[in-house]
Amino acid sequence: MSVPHLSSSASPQEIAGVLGDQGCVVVDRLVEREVLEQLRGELAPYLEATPVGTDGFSGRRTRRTGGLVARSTTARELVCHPRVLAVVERVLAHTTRFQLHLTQVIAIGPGEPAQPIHRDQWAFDFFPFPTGYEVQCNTLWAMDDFRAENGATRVVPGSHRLADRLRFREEDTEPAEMVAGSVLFYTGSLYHGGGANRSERVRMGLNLTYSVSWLRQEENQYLSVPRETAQTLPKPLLRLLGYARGAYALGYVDDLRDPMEVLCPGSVQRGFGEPRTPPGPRQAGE
Ligand SMILES: O=C(O)CCC(=O)C(=O)O
Ligand SMILES: [Fe+2]
Repeated sequence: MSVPHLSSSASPQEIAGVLGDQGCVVVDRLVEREVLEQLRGELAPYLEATPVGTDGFSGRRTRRTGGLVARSTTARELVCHPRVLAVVERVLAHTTRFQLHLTQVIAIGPGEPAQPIHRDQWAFDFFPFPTGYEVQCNTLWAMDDFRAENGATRVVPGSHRLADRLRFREEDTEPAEMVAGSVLFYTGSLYHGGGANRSERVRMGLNLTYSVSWLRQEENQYLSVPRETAQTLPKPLLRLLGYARGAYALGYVDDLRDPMEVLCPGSVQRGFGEPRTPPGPRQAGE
């Protein structure tokens, strides 16, 4: 089965619809390729300074550069891309709040073998989430053209409904080929992995992932974004970083204070409430 593609004008409903059906979808040319070039420029010193991975999963010829909210204004814009957030809101509609899970430029170097096929939600200690209960909605923005040859992400469309802990061979997967500026959306339950880079050049992708706010974030945003920087950021972005209560009370500070109030005193009213309406308790026997 091949990887579904939608045009840049696709609505959040359409994108979320295909995601629900296939577990992955590419939206072609969602931003101009210049936006990703700008990102690359802002991050250049960090990209150069990042060491390669130390194990087969992170990739011994792959550099993973994070902390992107602190390091790049373009990354902030992409984290808050309105269409992306509208898709995430639909895919994770069963929770009261979602959050930014990690920000990472993944630069796969020439000669890197294929990454093992996995589900990103295995990061949560392999907890077997029920099929259909998505805990992550992820994006991978192509900073270069993604081709099978240079390590385009390998995906197994429809695999979000399969059993857990399966193994796949390369021939069971499809390359998510796309031009720079396009974005691959995939759920935390989709089997996928970085492709082998058989080209002469590095393949760069920007991984921005979102998770339900009752799970621990993979990238620690409180320490990745220095407090002084955080205090200058817009509130919607801060809430995505985790300066908000998940569900009813998760993450409160001392005397039931909202973390936003601690970061930016005077900005939030006292007391709980305000997140999206939760499913709420039901009467026993209902
Ligand atoms: O870089 C890619 O194409 C995907 C990498 C990936 O899936 C991961 O590191 O979890
Ligand atoms: Fe992954």
